[in-house]
Amino acid sequence: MEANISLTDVIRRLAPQINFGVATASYQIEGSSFGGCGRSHWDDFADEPGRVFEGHNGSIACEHYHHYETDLNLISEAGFDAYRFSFSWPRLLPETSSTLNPDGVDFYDRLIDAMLERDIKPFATLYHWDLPQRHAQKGGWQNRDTAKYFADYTDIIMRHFGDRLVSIAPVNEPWCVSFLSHYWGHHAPGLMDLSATAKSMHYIQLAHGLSINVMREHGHSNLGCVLNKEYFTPIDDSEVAQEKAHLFDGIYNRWFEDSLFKGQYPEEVLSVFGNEMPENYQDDMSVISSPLDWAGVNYYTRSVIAPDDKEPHFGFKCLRGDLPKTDMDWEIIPEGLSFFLRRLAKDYCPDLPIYITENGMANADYLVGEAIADTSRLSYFESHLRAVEEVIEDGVPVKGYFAWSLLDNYEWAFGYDKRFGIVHVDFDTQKRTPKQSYYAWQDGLRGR
Ligand code: IFM
Repeated sequence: MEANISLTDVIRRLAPQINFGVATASYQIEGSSFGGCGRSHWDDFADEPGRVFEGHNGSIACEHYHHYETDLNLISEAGFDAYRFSFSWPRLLPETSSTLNPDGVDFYDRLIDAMLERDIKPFATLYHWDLPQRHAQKGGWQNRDTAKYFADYTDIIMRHFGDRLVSIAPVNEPWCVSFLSHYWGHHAPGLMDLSATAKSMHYIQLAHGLSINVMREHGHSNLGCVLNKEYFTPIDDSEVAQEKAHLFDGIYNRWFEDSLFKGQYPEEVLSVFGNEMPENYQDDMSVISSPLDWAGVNYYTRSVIAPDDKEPHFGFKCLRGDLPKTDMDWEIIPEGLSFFLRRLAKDYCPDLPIYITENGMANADYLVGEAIADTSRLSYFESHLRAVEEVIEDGVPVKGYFAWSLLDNYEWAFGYDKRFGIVHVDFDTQKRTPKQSYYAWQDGLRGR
């Protein structure tokens, strides 16, 4: 199939300078009904009527548990250097926090070894949202103990797999784990509660810091964080709109960078949380800001921020603007990616390598014969890679870029309705069909 020349060109130009990879996550692809995996809070959430598109869940997903070799072959045949995957906590520890599931251990042993055999660097994430049900039932991320259990789980991973992992991040997208799931209620556990939000926003950061310390004790290096960033534009020039956009940035973005790199939370967000913050939270800030080896940015879109008197705590709402949109109704704005890469390098971690740990788009892809012409995705990748190229020229130390995602997969509350893959998945037959974007990557990476 003919690839897109300009995407291929920008990949070729960047390829000698940075690692290229693809990213996925356990619950979204593995199939939680295979191999003795325990239940996570996503299984429960999906069972609640009205939470997830058509009640879809991750029990089968892409059946990656059985098809992982095919999927790794796709990664290696495209010429990617690295694969960002996540461990499933309930697959490894389905029943208790110490009784390992041998089939789970065996699966990740085989998966990692199969990556290494193919010269694919394993970039691991320890938590990409599949919280074991038993922890969710005890308050999940509102409960300080969950952070401690996460540290124990980290220790288990280090013992079994640590020596084969090239790079590790404890948590994927702490904003989604906390605010999106406890204030907006869009993800498990589906709460809309200020107190739960304040607690989860702190404990997920504590979990990160404790996990980093455990990994350091094991002598591991190349440890980082994976933060999702959303660009923000005030709806107009008014002072109140600017102030609300600043507050949005505080909740969505700076809460995480400020705590990881400066050991503090933004004052304007703390003043909304008030007494809802966990008692003596300040005592945890040194653990939370334990030194890192790299910083990861997941970037997709922006919000337009408008003041909203009816919103009881934060007083704003998030709107969409007039830019072209993806199938998620997310505006396409690569300038946002440049903004966050520059800000990280300037204000937070000037000495650290930066990775774009996720970037990509959902598109209503369909097969015509055996082909899928996902031309909008080609342009999306191209425009964002051009932004990366520009910031590198200005000295921002970007060292890697991961496309989200290898496969069409379980897009959380949107179920299987949204397709982010560079490879199409037929969820009835599990047939994989590379899209045009896959072939563009392959062309760009040829000869690596
Ligand atoms: O599918 C998700 C992924 O799990 C986390 N980052 C954003 C992606 C697209 O919504």
